[in-house]
Amino acid sequence: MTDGAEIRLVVAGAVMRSGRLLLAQRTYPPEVAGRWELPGGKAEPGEHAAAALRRELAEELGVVVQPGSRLDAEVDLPGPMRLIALRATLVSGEPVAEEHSALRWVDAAELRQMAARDELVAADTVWVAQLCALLDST
Ligand code: 523
Repeated sequence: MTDGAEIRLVVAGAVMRSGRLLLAQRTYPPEVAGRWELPGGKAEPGEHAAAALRRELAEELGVVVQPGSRLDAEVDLPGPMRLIALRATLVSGEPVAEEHSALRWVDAAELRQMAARDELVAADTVWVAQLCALLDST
């Protein structure tokens, strides 16, 4: 039985390199424009999370990534949508902001500071502690 409201999967990528995490600044919708997120987007119906992340980061950043393990938390969003995050490694290309207003690579201290200043997209704050631990251990 189904109530007809399929939950759409949204996959975000925690791309890390040399102790830094890639963040992307959103341009829309107006309520989150200017805030920073783990880049990603909606999976197509039936598309696996890893495939969706590879596709989204190719479209948004012009890079090829190798998706890895899933971060612990997931977030239910209106829609309804379910947001998850996968670690990802850059395989080729250098990220370019095709759909965001800017990109930046942050270390754990900068990530904590951005969270404290409310500069992140709200949902993405669930991963800050785990991401800081991962960044600090690399
Ligand atoms: N989030 C979010 N955090 C996060 C991402 C990638 C997405 O909170 N790191 C939310 C924002 C939207 C929803 O998930 O409410 C869908 O993400 P979006 O708009 O980036 O997905 P796209 O790129 O597939 O969307 P459109 O192509 O614009 O439809």
